[in-house]
Amino acid sequence: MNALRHILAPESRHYRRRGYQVFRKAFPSSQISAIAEMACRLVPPYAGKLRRQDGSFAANEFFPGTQLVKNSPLHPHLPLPAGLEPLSSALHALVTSPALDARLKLLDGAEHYIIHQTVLFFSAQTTELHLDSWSVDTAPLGRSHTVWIPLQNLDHRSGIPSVIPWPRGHAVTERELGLQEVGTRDERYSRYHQALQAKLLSRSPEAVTPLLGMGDFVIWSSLTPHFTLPAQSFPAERLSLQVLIRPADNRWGDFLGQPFDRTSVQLQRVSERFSVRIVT
Ligand SMILES: O=C(O)CCC(=O)C(=O)O
Ligand SMILES: [Fe+2]
Repeated sequence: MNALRHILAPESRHYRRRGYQVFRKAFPSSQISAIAEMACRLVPPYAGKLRRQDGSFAANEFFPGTQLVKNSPLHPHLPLPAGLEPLSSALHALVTSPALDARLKLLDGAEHYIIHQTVLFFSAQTTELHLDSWSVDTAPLGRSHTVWIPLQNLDHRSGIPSVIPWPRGHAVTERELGLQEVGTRDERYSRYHQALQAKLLSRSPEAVTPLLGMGDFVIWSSLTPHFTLPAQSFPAERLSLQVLIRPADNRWGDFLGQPFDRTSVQLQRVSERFSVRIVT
């Protein structure tokens, strides 16, 4: 019965058909507000260097004339420098929590999950339409998840992600878009997404924008197209955490590499349900 639970769950059917799911009040809002307070220690006076979303190791960079961090910290759930350990521990606890596990399991029934990447956003993003499959995915494509957790209450003016409902597991290849599989990865990425956007917008799709409070989260699948809506004023504070998670039973890769070598990343098993990718 347990194994079947996810097949029968309405959330699972919705996720398979539409490629996203919103969960309300999944975490105690006191847990989320405590994390938000700790995250604020990362802005001045903290002046140390941290791993950033672009892979560099750098000090905080701010949007001009503000104290809004522009270069989002990467993997803040892994040990951070002295003084910031409470934040990394709290994020680690959140992304490996039974509360998250129970909801993931409802969607796909997997026994074990790998936390592949986290990014801590301080400010509203300006992300164009894209698939997270280009960052990480399973082999075959479409079983990897992006969990997006607001760390403050966000409304329609906050610059929040929006998804285009999409059948989970449905991959549109470069060939189907009439593209050649040549050039650098960056060239292929931008060509692919331009062509995908043109194809999708020609059908006038509906986009779904969940307005989320502390304790809620939205999850979308690796192949679900999404983008960030503009913030009413920019730059703007928008504390949030993005988590890329893949089920351990699947081989893995990304949109172009199918599959990668299973042994090419180091994992640490942290509980029955979760392993985290070790990044050195
Ligand atoms: O935080 C957002 O607005 C979306 C970010 C996103 O989709 C990404 O970084 O892949
Ligand atoms: Fe994304």
